[in-house]
Amino acid sequence: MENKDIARILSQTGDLLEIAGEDGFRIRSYRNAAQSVETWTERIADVVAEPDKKTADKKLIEIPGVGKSMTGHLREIVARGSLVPRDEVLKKFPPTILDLLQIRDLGAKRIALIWSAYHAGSVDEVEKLAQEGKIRELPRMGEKLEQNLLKAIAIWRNSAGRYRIDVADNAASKLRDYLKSADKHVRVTIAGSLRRGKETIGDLDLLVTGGDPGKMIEHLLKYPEIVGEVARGENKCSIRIGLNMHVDVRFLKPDEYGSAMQYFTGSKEHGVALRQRALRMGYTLSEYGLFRLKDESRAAGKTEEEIYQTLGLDMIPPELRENSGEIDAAEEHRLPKLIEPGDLRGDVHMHTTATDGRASILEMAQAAQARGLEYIAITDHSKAQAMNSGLDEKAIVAQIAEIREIEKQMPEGFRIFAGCEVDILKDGALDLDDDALAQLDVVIGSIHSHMNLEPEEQTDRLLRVCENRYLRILGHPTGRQLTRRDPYPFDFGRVLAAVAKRGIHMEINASPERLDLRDVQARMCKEKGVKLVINTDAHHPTHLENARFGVTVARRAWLEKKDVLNTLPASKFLHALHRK
Ligand code: DGT
Ligand code: CA
Ligand code: CA
Ligand code: ZN
Repeated sequence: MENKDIARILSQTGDLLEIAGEDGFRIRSYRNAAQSVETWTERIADVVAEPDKKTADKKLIEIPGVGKSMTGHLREIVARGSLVPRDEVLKKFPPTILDLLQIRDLGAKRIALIWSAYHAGSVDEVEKLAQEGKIRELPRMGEKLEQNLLKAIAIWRNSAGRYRIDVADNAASKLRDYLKSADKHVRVTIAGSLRRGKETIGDLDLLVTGGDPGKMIEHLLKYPEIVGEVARGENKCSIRIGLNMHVDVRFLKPDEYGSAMQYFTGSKEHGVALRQRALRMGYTLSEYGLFRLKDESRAAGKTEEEIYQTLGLDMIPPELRENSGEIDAAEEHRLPKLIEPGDLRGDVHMHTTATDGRASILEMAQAAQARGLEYIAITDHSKAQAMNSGLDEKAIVAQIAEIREIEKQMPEGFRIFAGCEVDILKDGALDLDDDALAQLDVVIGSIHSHMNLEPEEQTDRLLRVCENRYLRILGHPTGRQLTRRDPYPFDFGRVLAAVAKRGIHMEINASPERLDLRDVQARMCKEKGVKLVINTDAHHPTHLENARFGVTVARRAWLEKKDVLNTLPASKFLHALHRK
C-alpha cells in the first residue's frame, strides 16, 4: 500500500464524518493527516513493517498531523485497508456513498446536504434528482451546478473502474517482482492494455512461465496486498489487490509463451486482424501457438518475433497494436523507429515554489541533471493564476535574473532556460506584456480558465493566441484530466492548422493525470508536420520521472526521435523552438 492509498482512506474517513454531520475537529484531523501522508517522502508501509515498533512510531509521529492515535490508524490501514472509525461511519450509509465522493463538483458538503434532504446515497439516485431539477432546490446549488453534476456523472461512468497508467504501472511492477521472487527461473511479463501503454487501464494481465503453476498460485495467493480471490483454475488465477484492482494471472508453458504474450497483449482488434491474416496464409493462430492448417503442426509460438516473422511481418511494438495501419506498415517494412525514454534530453515545463511547485529552481535543476537530462526550463504560472500566486511582469523579470544566476551553480553545460506557463486569457491574449514575453526563452501558453465556452468561441480563442509571435508551445492543449474532466470542446483540426502555419509546437503533457495531447491527436500533429515537446509539468522533483508516460503516448502516436523537439541538445533545441 502506497502513501497515496493511505491518504485516500484517511480523507475518505474525513469526508464520511462530514456527511454524517460529525464535529469539525475530528474531520480536520483526518484531512490534515491525509494531506501530510500523501506528500511524505518515506513509504509509510515500510516504516510500519520495521521490527522495532518504538522507533517506527517515533518516525510516524514526525509526520505533521500524525499523533499517537493516528499512528495506530496508520498501522491499521496498512494491515487491513481500513480503520474502525471509517467502518463505523460507513455503516450509517449505503456503501455506494463512496462512489459519490468520486464525482467532481460534489464533495462532502454537498453530499451531506443531498443526503439529509433526500436520503440519496448513490450516483443513480443523485443523477435522477438532478434530472428532475431537485438539486437546484437545495441551498447554494442552482441549475448550473445541476448541469455540471450531470456531466461529471457521465464522465465518471465512462472512466469508473479504470486506473491511471501510473497507478496500474506501479501495482503491476510490484506484483511482478513478488511473483519473480518465488523462483529464479520464473519469468513474468505484463501484458494487456498496460503493455500497449494505453492511457487508462481496466485490469492487469500478467503472464508467468517457468515454475510449477500449482505452487505459483499458492505463492500468488499469499501476496500481501491481496484483498480478494475472484477465480482460480489450473493455469489461471484472478485476484483483487490494493484498492480493489482486478488482476488476471496466467501460467504458461515455455513454448506457448510468445503466442500467449501476443494474444493477451491485444488489442482485441489487432488480434482479430492478425488471426485473419494467419488464416489467409494457411495458419491458425491462438494463445497456444501458430499452427499449419494442413497438418496442425506447430509453426511458431515461443516468441512473438517468430510469430510475426512467420506471418511475413516485422515485429510490431505493443504500443502500435491497435489495428490502425500497423499490420500493413509491418508488411511493407515501414514501421517507425519509435522514440525511447532515453532519447529525451530536456524537460521544458515545470513549476517551483515561486508558484505552486514544491521545490526550488536549484532543486529542480539538480533532480533533472541526476536523471540524465541536459537542460530544463522553469515555467511557473503567470499572474492570472492568482490562486497559485502566479507571477506578474516584474516578478517574471526578477525570476529570469535569478535563473541566470542559479544556472551558474550547475555543472558546466547544464542549461536552465527561463520560461513561463502563461495563461491564455478569455479573449485569446497572453497574460504577460510583450516586454516580459520577449525576455523569456520558453513561452508556453495554456488554458486554465473559461473551459466551458461554446466550441466556436474556444476555437477562436486558440486561433487568436496562435497569432501571438511569442507563443512557442501550446501547453496541455485540450485541457482534459483523465477520469475527471473532458477536454474543452473546440475544433482541433483548425487549431492544428494554425499551429502548423505559425511554427508553434504542441505539448504532450506527460503528467498521468493529463496525458494531453493524447495519442491520436499527437499522431495527427506528425502528419501535419507539427513537432511535439514532451514535458512533465513537474510540481515536485519526483514528477520528473513521469516523462516516460509522455514517451509512451508518443510511441502510441507513431512518433520517432526526430518528431520530438526536446530530443535535441540544448542549443539546437532553443534554436528549433524559435524557428518559425
Ligand atoms: P483493459 O483491461 O480494459 O484496459 O484492456 P485490455 O486490452 O487489457 O483487455 P482485457 O484485459 O480484457 O484482455 C487482455 C487481452 O486479452 C486483450 O487485449 C486481448 C485479449 N482478449 C481478451 N478477450 C478477448 C476476446 O474476446 N477476443 C480476442 N481476440 N482477444 C481477447
Ligand atoms: Ca487488461
Ligand atoms: Ca484482463
Ligand atoms: Zn498548466
